Amino acid sequence: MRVQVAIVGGGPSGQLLGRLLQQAGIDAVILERQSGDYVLGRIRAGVLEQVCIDLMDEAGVGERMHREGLIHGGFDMLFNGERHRIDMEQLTGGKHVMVYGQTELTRDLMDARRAAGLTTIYQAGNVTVHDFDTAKPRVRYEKDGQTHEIECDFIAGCDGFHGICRASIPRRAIHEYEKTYPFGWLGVLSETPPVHEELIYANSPRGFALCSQRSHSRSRYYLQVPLTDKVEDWSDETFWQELRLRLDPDAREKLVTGPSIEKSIAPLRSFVTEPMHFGRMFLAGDAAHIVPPTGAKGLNLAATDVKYLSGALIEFYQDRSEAAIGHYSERCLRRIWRAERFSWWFTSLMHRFPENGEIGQKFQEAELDYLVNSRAASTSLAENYVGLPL
Ligand code: RFL
Ligand code: PHB
Repeated sequence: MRVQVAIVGGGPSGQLLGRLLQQAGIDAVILERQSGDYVLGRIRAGVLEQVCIDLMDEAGVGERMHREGLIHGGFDMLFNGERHRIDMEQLTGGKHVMVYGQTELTRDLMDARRAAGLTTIYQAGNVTVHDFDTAKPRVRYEKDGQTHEIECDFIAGCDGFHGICRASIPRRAIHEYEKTYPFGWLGVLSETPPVHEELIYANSPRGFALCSQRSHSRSRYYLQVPLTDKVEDWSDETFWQELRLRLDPDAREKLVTGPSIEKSIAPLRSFVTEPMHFGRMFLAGDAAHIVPPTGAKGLNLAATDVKYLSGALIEFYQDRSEAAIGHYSERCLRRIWRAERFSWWFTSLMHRFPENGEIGQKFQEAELDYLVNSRAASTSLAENYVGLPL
């Protein structure tokens, strides 16, 4: 098979890239290690910035998102037993975010791809990338016991943090920056109405908690847990009990509990690869960078990478210009580092770090107090949360 662009990874980055290239008449194939159902079964992001919403519209797949997505103009910060609303709309001159699950966004893109009759190879085994330091890269994969090879002009590494694209770049050619955190997030999805109409980010003496949602009848909650905890350690009942203890009396009373439909633990990490390309292979999304989920930036960053990458590839084919692909990494990284900084800061502010001692705790309390009582500080939080301009 020969295509212009071989996309490794059929998560949101790969699907969105495939769609934007298709619209420009660029021929691309997507290779995904898992089945489509498996990809849709992973419960991840829930909050979209305006850039991501706009990109879905540009891709012509925004219809259901606008119908079902929930616009949020603010969120609550809970500490010291009290809730404080961050009025994003007022603080940023009318900006907001949309609550629409990554699962739904990916489903919309997959449906559009299927309807257009384009190829996605699911359950592609042992994908390997070759010759991407030349003008004729190749990708190999196994399917149904046979090895296949694809010739292409470019490889897009959209295969997430554990993918093979970044791992195939010579070590000397890239630099990786990494910070891990001494806790994870235990997440529960349940078919219950959300405890509050907006999100609640809670810093409690028992650790961080987040009350999020997917719709008016589906809730998503998270708890800070030690990295040593296993999902099996947490029955639904223990989860709800612990969540209650981390909330304020009003939320505790309103909380509606029910059986979990998904429960998982995710470690937290800050990670950036520089540069985000090697020869004719370009990395996008989690393949190139990870943020801790506290600021809800991961999917949004993936969407902006894809916006820049699709634009650069379109310029290459339409104008025969390599200028934009040459600037891809630099262009993305500026935005990425700002989101990395915000996500690290928001994580540090909202979680418990016993290793920072009593003074660390006092610094955190003083910062939270400043944050909700200073318009300048609240504005900074709000403008980062809604997403910095492109
Ligand atoms: P993905 O989603 O990991 O998709 C990569 C795809 O590549 C496939 N793959 C391979 N395919 C072929 N061959 C191989 N060798 C392969 N290796 C891997 C995988 O099967 C997969 O399908 O990366 P992508 O597309 O870059 O998307 C990134 C987002 O998934 C991620 O940034 C967000 O989910 C992060 N995130 C959040 N982001 C937000 O913007 N807002 C949020 O509210 C938000 N909440 C979250 C989050 C991530 C979380 N977890 C689990 C880390 C909440 C959580 C709990
Ligand atoms: C989610 O709903 O999954 C979610 C929302 C906000 C975050 C992180 C995750 O900051």
